[in-house]
Amino acid sequence: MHELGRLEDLPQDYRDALTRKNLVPLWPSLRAVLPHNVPTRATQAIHWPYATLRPLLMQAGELTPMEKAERRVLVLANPGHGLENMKASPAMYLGMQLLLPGEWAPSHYHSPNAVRMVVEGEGAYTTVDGEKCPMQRGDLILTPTGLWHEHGHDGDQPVVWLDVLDLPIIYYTETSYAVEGVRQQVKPGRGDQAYASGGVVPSPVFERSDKAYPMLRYPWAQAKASLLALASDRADLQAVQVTYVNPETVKDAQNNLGFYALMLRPGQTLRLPARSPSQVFHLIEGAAEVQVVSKTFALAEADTCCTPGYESVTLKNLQADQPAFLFIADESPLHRKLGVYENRG
Ligand code: 1HN
Repeated sequence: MHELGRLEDLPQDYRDALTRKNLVPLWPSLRAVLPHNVPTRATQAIHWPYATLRPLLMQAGELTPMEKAERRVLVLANPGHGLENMKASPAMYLGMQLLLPGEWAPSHYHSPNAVRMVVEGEGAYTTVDGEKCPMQRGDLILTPTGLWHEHGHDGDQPVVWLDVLDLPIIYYTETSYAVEGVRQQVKPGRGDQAYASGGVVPSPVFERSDKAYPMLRYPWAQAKASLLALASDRADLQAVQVTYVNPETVKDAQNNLGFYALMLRPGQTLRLPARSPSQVFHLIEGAAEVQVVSKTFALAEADTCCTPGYESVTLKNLQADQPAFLFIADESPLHRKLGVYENRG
């Protein structure tokens, strides 16, 4: 293999002439954009413990009123990408959002796709496309591209949720924008009732949905019950995991990011294969360890961490007598669309 020529090998007047004409020689940069065998990943494995994040988020509640924030969020930024770029991974943005009793986060829609994983508190709701979706711990609520959404809070304690957006990839493609609106007219429905049970959907003769996003709220109670049923039904199953899907198409619930709930049996250790997408792990219930490359994170409830792609990840339930439940987000749908998805085992 030849050593590639460096920029410094070229005469300065030649380099200046190129620059003046908006031209760049490829060969000094070729290996940087096409490294051998495995991509260069800026994504670092990072752990954001909820115990350290929560007091700072509550402080934001005191320092910054809603009118000055629109969305009161602390972004979980990966230092490998530069904190100011607000990326957990190449395609995933993460934020912890705080809504205090009586507050309202005004209606808007935007081109990035978002989901909310409810972390703490009772009494808040997100109205999506007119449907008032209640927010309870572990619920997943979709606010896909182009759908109006706003958050309100009728309870008496702070409510916190984890926002997961494909903002980095939408911003990168110069397609990121938002439209502001007025309070939505609330329509019947709370985002989850038409698909309250797995395996059956509303009948086509009457009203089979032609909506791109027919289900907006995935209650944790149902996802957890599905995992427990799956675990007891299939003792042979290594990975007790469900995917959040569009119940009409059974395809991924959203366009670019994939969402999953995984149960670790009591004491279980599970090695996830090395696949191309970065991943995010958020612990809903229990205690679990996430090990990737040379890092090991002990996740407590409501902790969040991210891992780079092309690395295997080992999950361990730290309790021998209780299952552990994780919410996982990854970039699989995007990688599949781009044709670069890989599972290296
Ligand atoms: C957004 O619309 C929300 O609606 C939260 O709650 C976080 C981060 C970037 C861009 C839009 C929300 C966001 C966001």
